This record gives sequence, C-alpha cells and structure tokens, in this order.
Amino acid sequence: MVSRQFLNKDPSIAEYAASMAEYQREGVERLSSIDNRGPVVFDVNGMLDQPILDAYWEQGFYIFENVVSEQEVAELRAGIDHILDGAPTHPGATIDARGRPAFGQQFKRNPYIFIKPLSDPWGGTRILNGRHPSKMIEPVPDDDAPEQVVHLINGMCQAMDAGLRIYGHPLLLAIAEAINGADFVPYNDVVFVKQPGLGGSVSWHQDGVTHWDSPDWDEGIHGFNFQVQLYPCTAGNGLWVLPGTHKQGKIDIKALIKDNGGSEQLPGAVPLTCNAGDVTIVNRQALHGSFANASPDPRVSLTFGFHRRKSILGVRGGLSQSGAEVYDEQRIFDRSTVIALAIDARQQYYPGESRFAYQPFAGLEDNYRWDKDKFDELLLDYNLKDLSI
Ligand SMILES: O=C(O)CCC(=O)C(=O)O
Repeated sequence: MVSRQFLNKDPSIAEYAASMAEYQREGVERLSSIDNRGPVVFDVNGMLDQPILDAYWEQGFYIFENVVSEQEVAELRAGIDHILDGAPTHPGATIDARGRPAFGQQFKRNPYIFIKPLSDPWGGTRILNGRHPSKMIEPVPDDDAPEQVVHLINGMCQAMDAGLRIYGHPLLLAIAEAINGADFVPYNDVVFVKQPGLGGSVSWHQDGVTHWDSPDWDEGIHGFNFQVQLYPCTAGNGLWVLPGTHKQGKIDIKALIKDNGGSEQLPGAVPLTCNAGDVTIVNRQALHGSFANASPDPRVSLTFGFHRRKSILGVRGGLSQSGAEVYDEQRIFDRSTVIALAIDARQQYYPGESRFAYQPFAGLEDNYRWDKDKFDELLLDYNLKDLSI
C-alpha cells in the first residue's frame, strides 16, 4: 500500500512514479474495457446521439474525441502561455518574472492560484466546503523546483480571447443542452495547470455540495464539467474517475480510503486518457481526483460546467465565496450572458461555423453582441457571478 510504503518520508518523484505504475496500467486497461469515448454524434433530429447519453449516464463520464481543431488548441495554448508568462513572481506580488506589472490585476478575482509544487492544497482541509476529506501523497520536488507554481487560472473568458470563444463552442453547448435541458445555466470555469514534475494533486472528491439531501436528488442534479484538453492526458497527469459513483449519493471518501488500507489508489478507478483537442466530461457527483504530476507530460485542462436551471434557481450557493447568496432569476440571467457573448464572439471569429441557439437568449441576440471595445461593460468580473452549488 502506497501510504504505508511511504509512511516515514515523502517519496521522491521517481519513487512515487514507480509506486503508481501498476495502478496506472490497470486503470488504462479498465478504461479501454469501458470504452466511453468517440466523436460528438447527432441523430437525424439533430439531438446528441442517445447511445452517447446512455454511456454518460451509465458511467458518469465521457471522452469526446477531436472536438477542438489543432488551430484552436494552438490559440488556447498561446493564451495560457501568455497568462503564465505574466504571472506574479509569487502569491501577492504585483510584478512578473520580467519586472512587468503582473497580468490580470484589473480583475477583482485574482486569476492565479499558486501551490507548492506537487502538493495537495485541499485534501484534508475545510477549503471548498471540506469536500476533499483525505490528503494525497505529496512527492518531494526536485531541488531546482520553484517555491510555488500556478495550479489554477480563474476567469478564462476574460483572461484570453480564445477562452471566451471556446465557451461558445456549438458542439459543447449542444452537449450541455442534451444533458441539462435547453434552459441550462452556467456553473464556473477554472483552468487546471499541471506542469511535469511540479503539478499538484486534487484529492478524491465529489464536486456538488448543495443537493445531497434534496427530495429531488438524482444523478444529474449537480450538473457536469467539461475539460477541454490542451495536451494529451495520460494515466500519470490526467483526471481519474470512479465509474458509476455519480449514482451513489454522497460517498464517505475517508472510509473508502481507510478500507483501502489508507491508499489513495482506489480500486476500480480509471484515468481519462485522451489527446489534445479532446473534451472530457465528468458528472459533478462522480468521485474523481488527480494525482501529483510525477510524469514528464504537461496537462492543461480548461474546466467549465453547466447545470440544470432548476438545480440553481432559488438555491443558496453552497460553493460560492460568501456561501450566502441565493441565486434568483436576475443572477442566473446575468451569469448566463457570458454564454450569449461567447456564442457571438465565436461567430465573429468563425463565421462559417454553425451558431449555437441558446434558448434563454432567443430573440435577445442583438442585445448581447460581442464588442471588445465594451469589454468592461459586457464581461469584466463575470466570474463574481458564478453559480456554484
Ligand atoms: O483536473 C483536475 O486535476 C481536477 C479537476 C476537478 O477536480 C474538478 O473539475 O472538479
């Protein structure tokens, strides 16, 4: 068992990678036996193909292949590189490594969340409503590792033009509609950055915090997250999911790990391996997490989710910063304008692509045209209005 093996000392990167090898091999094999992957396919009525939906609802995840073109992936990578290049030298600093003003200081929510390399910032803490009850193994970084690395980037729709455009991708919005209904609403967005030999872990958790005891509870009530993958995902750098757990209600994660001899290598889990340009989707109730990136491969995952409208309307935001907001019609509408703007920004950039028709804004399209000159009025600080349950 890993935790026992390393009981008295944190492992080196090489020791940790070696301890994961067999688990990773089994996980990859298990994933291929489930085979929840393929292109986005629509039926003759233009609806997402039912077998895809069935596969998603059965396992709680799906890997959509070849969704984002190479050109768009390149633009998204360039956007992320620009943001990382402009990161403050350390948390709280106002200049970047080249002495320039750090990127994004005009945003009310700091774009950057730093962590110690290879660490697990949330496991075993009360952060994010305590939904990560157990701590992952934290391998020891190499001597030349920086003190802190960027773990998350907030606000991709305002931080890079390509980030707004991907949010309006017609295939992704069609998937959101098929799963959450035509009046679906946004959740939040965040970019996970896992540099090779530095990226931290996200300990096992279920995302939702609000509706576990609801009389209307079902397997879709907490929505889902997309992850647009900008680099290939492997068993070493990727997100892992325990298939089917979205149907089980709230899981006692601590007990699960205890019953596994204290090991975070939970049996039955699968790594969502895929190529750059693929988009993975995970039910927010599925038990999932990622290990410290002891692999030689980077991962950057643009993560954004959607909900059923009825899961949000009139609900107190259990994961929101204040925890005291009740999401009314106006709040939902305000946050949803980002979808309308993103659709329009995308259409202006890719005029030949079919435009997604977002039902809550039907007839209002002219009021939500994207105009970069009106950035402050239209988009600035949109992420203070996230709908987080
Ligand atoms: O991508 C990761 O490593 C973690 C993602 C995650 O936990 C989430 O989206 O809730």
